[in-house]
Amino acid sequence: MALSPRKENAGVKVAVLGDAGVGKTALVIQLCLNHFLERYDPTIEDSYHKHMIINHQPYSLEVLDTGGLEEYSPLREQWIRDCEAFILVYAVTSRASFSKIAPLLAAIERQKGERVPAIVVGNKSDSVGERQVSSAEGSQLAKQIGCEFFESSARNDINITRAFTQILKIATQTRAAKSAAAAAAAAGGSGTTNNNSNGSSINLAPRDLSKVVGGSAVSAGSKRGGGAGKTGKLKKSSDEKCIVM
Ligand SMILES: Nc1nc2c(ncn2[C@@H]2O[C@H](COP(=O)(O)OP(=O)(O)OP(=O)(O)O)[C@@H](O)[C@H]2O)c(=O)[nH]1
Ligand SMILES: [Mg+2]
Repeated sequence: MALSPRKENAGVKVAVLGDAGVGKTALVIQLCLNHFLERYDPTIEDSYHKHMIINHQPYSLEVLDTGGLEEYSPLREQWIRDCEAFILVYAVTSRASFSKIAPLLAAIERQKGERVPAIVVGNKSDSVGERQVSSAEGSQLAKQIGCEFFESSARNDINITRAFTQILKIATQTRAAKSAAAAAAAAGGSGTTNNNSNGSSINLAPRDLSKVVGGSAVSAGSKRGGGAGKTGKLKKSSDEKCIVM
């Protein structure tokens, strides 16, 4: 009989956000369906379900694969509202996509009004000859904005399970830390850092992104796209098991 996730590990909603063509769908398809999507077919939005076992604990993950084309940016506010954790993807072959990461996180946190569980993923690490963003730059940016960092390849299935495992862990630890902070506040205490059952600490204090983003942060969903003639794809759903130790 399959184990059901504990409440704090159940239904973790993760949005995969980033520029068009960086490989968001390819990452999600590789995670959920174990194959590489060669053809580029722009996404509007799709959702997927996946069960994962991490350190003998079951988790259920809901992944929202979002469209990066500008014409779908009006949907972004809804995506942010609907999700609690975020994978911010750029392609190492595109400096333009890299430059959107910090403003994107700023927009998410401005809308949410709090620190969110988020990681940064630099995809297409297999495209060696076309690289525009070094690993060191990716890692430095992630450090500046207080996120963990992974370089991935959807083509070669590198670091995808690791990245999703990590965002799941951060999201569930954040849930637990928030509950503990709320309980402490109710009991008259305060604090923005909580130790969880694994002994690691989760920072709930808002990020200061002003140095990285400056005054010109883009606001989520501020630019209206045409979207004319594009019809929504049917939502796909897969429910495959993956065991990660
Ligand atoms: N070499 C290489 N190509 C990749 C990788 N990931 C995705 N691609 C290719 O990049 C193109 C775009 O990938 P998608 O996953 O559709 O991009 P996306 O981010 O979902 O794009 P939107 O849905 O428009 O936001 C496709 O042709 C993929 O095959 C990767 O890791 N390596
Ligand atoms: Mg896509």
